Amino acid sequence: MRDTWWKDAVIYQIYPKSFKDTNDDGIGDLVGIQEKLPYLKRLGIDALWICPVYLSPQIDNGYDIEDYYKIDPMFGSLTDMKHLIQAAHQLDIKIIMDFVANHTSDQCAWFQKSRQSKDNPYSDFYIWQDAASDGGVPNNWGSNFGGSAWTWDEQRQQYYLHYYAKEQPDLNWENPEVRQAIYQMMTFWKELGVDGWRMDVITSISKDWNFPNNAKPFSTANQQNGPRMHEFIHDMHTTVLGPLDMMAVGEAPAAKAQDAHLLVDPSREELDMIFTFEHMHIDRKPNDVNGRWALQKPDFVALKRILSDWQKELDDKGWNALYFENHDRARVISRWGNDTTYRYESATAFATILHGLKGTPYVYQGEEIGMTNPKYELDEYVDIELKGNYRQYVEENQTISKEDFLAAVHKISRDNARTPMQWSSEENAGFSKAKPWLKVNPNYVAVNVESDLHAKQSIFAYYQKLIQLRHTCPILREGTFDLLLPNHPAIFAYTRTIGEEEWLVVANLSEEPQDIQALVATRQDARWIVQNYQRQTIPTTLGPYESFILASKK
Ligand code: TEU
Ligand code: CA
Repeated sequence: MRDTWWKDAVIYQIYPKSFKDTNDDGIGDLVGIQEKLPYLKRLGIDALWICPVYLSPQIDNGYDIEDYYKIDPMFGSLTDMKHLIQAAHQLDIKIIMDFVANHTSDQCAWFQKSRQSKDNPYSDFYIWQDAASDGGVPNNWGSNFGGSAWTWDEQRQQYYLHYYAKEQPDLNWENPEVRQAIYQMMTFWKELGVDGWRMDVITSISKDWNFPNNAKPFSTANQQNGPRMHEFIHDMHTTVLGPLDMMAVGEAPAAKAQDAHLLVDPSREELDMIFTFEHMHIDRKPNDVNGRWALQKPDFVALKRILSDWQKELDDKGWNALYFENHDRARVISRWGNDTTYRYESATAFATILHGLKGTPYVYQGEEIGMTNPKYELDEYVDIELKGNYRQYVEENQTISKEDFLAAVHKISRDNARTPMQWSSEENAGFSKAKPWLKVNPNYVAVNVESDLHAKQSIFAYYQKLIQLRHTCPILREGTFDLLLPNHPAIFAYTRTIGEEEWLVVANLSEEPQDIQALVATRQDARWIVQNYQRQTIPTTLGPYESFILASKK
């Protein structure tokens, strides 16, 4: 039987570059993660997902791997990694590594050999195609970081495919030797003690080898769910994940609740859970020429519908991965909440909603102290996605002004979540004694771990409480989910039920008071589980971003 430890777990995501620097080079490192394990234990989390720390030219912050068997010296050594794994295990914290195998770095030895000729052992490790008859790209597919998904290679005299940067060539999973090489790498890390994988764009690994054009040039449509995807994932499960009992959470950008089953129903032996992107798009204008930069006000009715769909669909088969933030997503309170006047209230409101759901909650570093998006000038950001998209939309297409692009950057750019972790009010937020690789959010003086740990009321303490509930209340793991008030624009409310016990989870996602008499009238004897206001009695009106969980008997 597969060990399903993750069903009672809360997983904490670490972006190593920004977590904690211990050798004063301005870059977080493995020793830094180890140093902070007691802090993480105090928070109560059960596992760490560590973003890529493999040897890498860092074109995309480690999502361009040069050597799967080496740690990048900027993060430390393999010995540091072993020590970190041992120290974490001693505290009962599991380690999940990032599995980036849709593509490698162009500096990876496999690619260096592959580009040399059409008939060497590595020739078919990547996706090579001849030029079109006019010498141009094989088709109009686009890269997520702007421009074409094809780059010409002088040496081999062919184009290679890359869904991301040109320095991130896509691997050819059709080739059984590629799959074997990946399985071998997974076994190596298992032997070092790694407990599971977060699988980067795993739904992109199978390509349509007819290479049909997309409706729009340079669009990134049709990169997901290729014809042999399920077959490849299942094969990986039966060869590695199953026998080695490694947990796997896959990144599945296009997944909808209805088709999630195919990836996460245990009987299919593919993945344990997936990260959907569906709820992340509630503030994006659909089908706009400016893609992710075309923002609209967050549609909370849609948020509720989407999360509810996933809860319902995966109720008895499969399992949800729950998140609002990660290294690609902005800080939720800056994006959908209020990161000034109601920073505490909105951070805890979003946390209550997420952690009350059925599934495994993921906490992204800094989320537990309510870190916020910084509002930098364009040249203060470093992310390749932002820079590539700026070139494509502002400079080339000219479909969005620089001002509007910057406004969108302030809301949703990936660097928003990548600023250094704010540990204290010391210089550089206690992250490093040297100048950090990415500017520290100036609000670190007030928003930091140390002050939260000493505060009477803190976001940290609230998260601690939510995590503890996950460990002690089976209703969070098992309870049925039912959405209430589906069409209300600001109140997010649902119940979790198991036998006679019913929990009411409520949040006001607005600054206006909201009447909740209809919700609480029949629950006057209910008992508080958690709340972000200090109420003695059950209120009939919710204050700004007020949120709570109440337990009652049916
Ligand atoms: O992200 C996949 C992905 O689809 C992103 O391009 C996402 O749409 C975007 O970042 C949202 O703004 C994964 C990793 O999480 C990301 O950090 C990598 O850059 C990417 O894959 C390539 O490995
Ligand atoms: Ca360092």
